Amino acid sequence: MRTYAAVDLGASSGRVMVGRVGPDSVELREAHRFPNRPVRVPEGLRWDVLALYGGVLDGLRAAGPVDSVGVDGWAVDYGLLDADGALLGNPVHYRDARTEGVAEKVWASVPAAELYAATGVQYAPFNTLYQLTAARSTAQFARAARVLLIPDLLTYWLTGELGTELTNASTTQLVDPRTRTWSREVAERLGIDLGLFAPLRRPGDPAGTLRPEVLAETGLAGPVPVTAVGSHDTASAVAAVPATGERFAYVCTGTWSLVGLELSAPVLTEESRAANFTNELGLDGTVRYLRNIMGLWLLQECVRAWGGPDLGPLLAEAAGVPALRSVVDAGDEAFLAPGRMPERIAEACRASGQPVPATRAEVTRCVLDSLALAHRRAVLDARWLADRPVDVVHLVGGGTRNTLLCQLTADACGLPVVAGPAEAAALGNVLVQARAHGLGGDLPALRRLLSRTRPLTRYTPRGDAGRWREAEARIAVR
Ligand code: ADP
Ligand code: LRH
Repeated sequence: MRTYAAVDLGASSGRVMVGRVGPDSVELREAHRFPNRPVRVPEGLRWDVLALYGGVLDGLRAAGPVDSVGVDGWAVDYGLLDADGALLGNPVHYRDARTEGVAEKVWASVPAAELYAATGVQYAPFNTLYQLTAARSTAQFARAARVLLIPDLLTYWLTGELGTELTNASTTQLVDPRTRTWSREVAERLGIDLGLFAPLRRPGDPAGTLRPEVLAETGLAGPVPVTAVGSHDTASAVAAVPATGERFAYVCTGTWSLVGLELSAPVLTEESRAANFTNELGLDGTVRYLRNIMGLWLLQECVRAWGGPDLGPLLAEAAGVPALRSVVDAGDEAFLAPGRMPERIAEACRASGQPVPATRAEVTRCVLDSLALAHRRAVLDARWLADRPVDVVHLVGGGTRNTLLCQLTADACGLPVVAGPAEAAALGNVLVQARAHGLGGDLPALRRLLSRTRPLTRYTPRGDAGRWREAEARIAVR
């Protein structure tokens, strides 16, 4: 058995997990979890990346001796380094308003259809491409010598080595998913200097060793190798979907719901663009063909607005609220920014002529019904767009702890749901490290290992598919 530390930075919390892996066993424990709170300063919404790095060091100290460390985190965002390698300011949060209207300017140079044909990436206002375009005229950017995506920035601080990990690079909208390398043409036409990015590295590649100062701070004995993993948290989570066959869809449910299929080649059709599916890169030459849905962010923001009540009682009450009274479009960009979430949900219900949820339990039920409905639409759309059969939906991530959401997803999709693991990103991270350090096995074998060793819960659809179709029509006509 070998031991690996997975640093997993989610939008709502960061954690350092310790995985022990053998040919027929996988154990995972949490060494340290720390909040990830965006901070609003006069210039906008920022990540507190120093606090995150502090949490990572605390976590490595708590982890104890490990054979390797891997870092994954959320996509698209980055830090800028100056010519001395120092961080220039706090990384901008993808929910910041600086990219409003930027995509339209980019499309004036490279039309949206051409951009999709070249990169396969969905439209989202926060794609790195649009963020870089928004940043280009700033004084800070003028001093930038390097752009490092968030997990690569943390890896750099841990090791002193620069790199750009491929699965996360694929979310920048600057990578061609067919060649799995930078799309030089897109970058050139938009005046983006790809030289700002460090060389690409792939999951399993060595990414340096912990710096002596990091060893001293964490009490670890060196050398401790750092291994590149699927550094996009969703890539690591999809790698840890415990599927036993090929005909599965996945819902990575956390702050976001990322819903789709694993494919061997991208789908770059006009229908796919219109349906706003993305082709992000996964492990071992795979493509993560998926749609972004607002996810449990909607609930997190309601809970924040209500002063932080416990989730347990709230979800129990929501389970007793009549189903599908009101639904909103959980894919709607209108829910992206923070603030006033219960009011915004109420406004959306009113605008589509549905009853306005009045109590906290009713709002919660509306959010969960709406998420399940969005999961359904994404699974059905993906199945149709990629022309692939689906027999089972795997739910992974923190949302698998929400049994009501799991059951509603099974009901809405009309398919069996297998829920777990909750810490999928950390497990995907650990397994890729384990493989780089001698554990054999292709991706299906790693998945079978998880299906044998992790506790999973099965949900059977309660046959009320007609009600979900009716609810879908309510928001489709809006
Ligand atoms: P991220 O990686 O994006 O930070 P996670 O995968 O950790 O997100 O999932 C966080 C979400 O999981 C929370 O917003 C919450 O809705 C849900 N969750 C976590 N724990 C529980 C629980 N005990 N019961 C129900 N839901 C939970
Ligand atoms: C989930 C995630 C998702 C991205 C979003 C910005 O944490 O990485 O895959 O689209 O954050």
